[in-house]
Amino acid sequence: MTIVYIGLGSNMSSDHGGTLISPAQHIISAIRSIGELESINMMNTSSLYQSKPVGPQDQGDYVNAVLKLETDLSAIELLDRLQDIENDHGRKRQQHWGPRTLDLDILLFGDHIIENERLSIPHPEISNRSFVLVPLAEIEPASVIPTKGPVGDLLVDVDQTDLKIMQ
Ligand code: ROI
Repeated sequence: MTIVYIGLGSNMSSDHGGTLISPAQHIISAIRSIGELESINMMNTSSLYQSKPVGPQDQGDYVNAVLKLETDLSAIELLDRLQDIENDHGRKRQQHWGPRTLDLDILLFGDHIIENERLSIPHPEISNRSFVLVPLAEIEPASVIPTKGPVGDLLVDVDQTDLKIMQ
């Protein structure tokens, strides 16, 4: 079994037969879909956070969260299942750093370091992003990110003013 952390993000609503699904609803629905996957045990989920977009500012605020699970899937098998869930939530392969209905990133996969054309783990931007570090620290304050260091140390250097816990 491998302990895995997944980052979730959404800043677009989608239309389901006239009903608008909000970014927060996409995140909640994705958490449910991940929990229903075979071969994974959901262990914990962070609060939902509202965050200002990192990158281009001409897009809406994001809802972000991090979850912890254990699995006996390989990283690529898990990625395939996560991409199915992204697609089920209306995700189109879209502009780089543009708005998205659902983004699921494998942040950490045990203590593995994985670099190939589909995966880059630990996620290369993990240490610059408060919307990942804060929810990760909420559920795993003692976590150490391979090649980067303890989450608590990384948090000291990121701006957290654009991040709010949602009720
Ligand atoms: N900004 C925030 N706040 N949250 C995200 O999930 C997010 N995802 C992205 C980019 C466009 C980099 N900005 C983001 O892919």
